[in-house]
Amino acid sequence: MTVAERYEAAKELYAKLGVDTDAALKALSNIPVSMHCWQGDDVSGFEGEAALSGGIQATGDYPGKARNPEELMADIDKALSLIPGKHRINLHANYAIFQAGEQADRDQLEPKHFAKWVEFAKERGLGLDFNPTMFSHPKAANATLSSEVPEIRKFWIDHCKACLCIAQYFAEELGTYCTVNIWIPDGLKDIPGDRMAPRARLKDSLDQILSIDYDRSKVFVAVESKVFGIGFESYTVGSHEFYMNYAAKNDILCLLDNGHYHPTEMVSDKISSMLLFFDKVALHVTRPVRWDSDHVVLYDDETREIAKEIIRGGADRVLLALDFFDASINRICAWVVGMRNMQKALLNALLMPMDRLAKLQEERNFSELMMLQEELKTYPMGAVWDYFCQQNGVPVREGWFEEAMKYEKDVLSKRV
Ligand code: RNT
Ligand code: ZN
Repeated sequence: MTVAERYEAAKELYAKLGVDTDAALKALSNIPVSMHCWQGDDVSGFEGEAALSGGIQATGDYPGKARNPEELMADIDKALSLIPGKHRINLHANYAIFQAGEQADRDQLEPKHFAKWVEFAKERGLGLDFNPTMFSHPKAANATLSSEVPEIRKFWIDHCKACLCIAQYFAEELGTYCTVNIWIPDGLKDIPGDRMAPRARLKDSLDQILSIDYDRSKVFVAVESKVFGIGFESYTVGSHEFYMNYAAKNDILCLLDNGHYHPTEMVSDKISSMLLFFDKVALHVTRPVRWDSDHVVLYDDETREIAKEIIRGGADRVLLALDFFDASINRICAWVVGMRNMQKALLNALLMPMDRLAKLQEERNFSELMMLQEELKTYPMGAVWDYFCQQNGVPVREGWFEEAMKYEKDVLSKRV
C-alpha cells in the first residue's frame, strides 16, 4: 500500500470516532515549534573560548559540531529539510555575528550584530525568538541579575535591555512576534543565609529591564524558573513562585521548562492553570533523565501529555520551544528526532476526540474514559504522520536518517 492509501484507511477509522484527519493535518501545519540553535554546537556560541557555565552541561564529544555561523546555519538548514512544516529558530545572545575586527561585550549588543540571522530567517520565512545569555561569561561567575555587586547587576540589566531591542528588531523585520526568554543561573550550592535579598535584587533588575520602551504587542517577555542546577542544589533565586508572581503582576509570561521541577511534578498539569490566568504560556520541552539533563525529546508519555494540553488550551496561546543539548550523538539527528517527536505528539493530540473525552469525564464515566484513551494508543497515527511528511516534502519514516548520515559523511566528518 502507498502512503496515501494507508492514510485513506486511517482516515476512515478516525472518522468513525468523529475525528477529521484532514483538519488535524491542517492544524498541525499551523503550529510552529521554535528550534533552539544551541543543539547545533553544544551551547558554545560564537564569542570564542568561554566554557559552558551556569550549572548546565552538554556532555559527549560526538565529532562535527558547528564552529561558526556558516556551519551552524548550514546544519540548521539540513535539519529543517528533514522536519515537516514551517518553524521558528530560537537564538541566544552569544550567537551574535561580528564583522572582522568588530567586538562588543554582551551589554553592548545591537541589532546589527544579528543582521545575518535576520537575513537567514527572511530568506526561509522563519520567525526568530531570542534569549539573553547570562552564563559562559566572566561576569556571570557568581551571579547575574541578582548579584550583590552593583556593576555586575547593571551589566546584566543592560544586556537584557539590549536583548529587548534586538528582539523588537527581529519582530519588525520578520513580521512575527519574538519571544524573549530570561533565564539566569543564580543560586546557591548550600543552605542560604538569606533567601530574600537576592530575590529582591532580581525583582528590581527585572523592573529596570521592563521599564524600557518596547512594543509589547510584538515582543513577548517570559521568565524561566528552575528548581536547581549543578552547583545550585539548595537554592535558585528565580524559583517558580518568584517568577509566577512576578509575571502575573507585571503582565509578562512564564516559561515552563519540563526539566526544571521536582521529578514527579509534571509540566503537562501546569499548562491549564497558567492559561486561566495568563494570555499565553511559553514552554521549553526537554527530557530530564534523573536531573535536568536536557536529553533529546522523545515521543514519550510526558511529551504526549504536554501536547494534549497544548491542543486543549489552544496552540495559539502556547509559545512552544525545545531545549536540549546532547553532544554524544549526531547533532542534526538530535534536532530532527526532537522536532519530529514534538510534532508527532501534537498530531497524536489532534487525532483525539477531545470533546468526547471531556464529556465522559463530566459524566464521571471513568471506565469508558480509560478504555477509550487506551484504545486510542493503537490507532494508526503513524499512517497520518507519514502522509503529513510526504505532503510536506520531507522523508517519510526513517528515510531521513540516511540523508543525515550522508551529510555527516560529506560535511560534518570533514570538520576537524
Ligand atoms: C537552563 C535553561 C535554559 C537553557 C538555555 C540554553 O537550565 O533550561 O533555558 O537551557 O537557555
Ligand atoms: Zn530551558
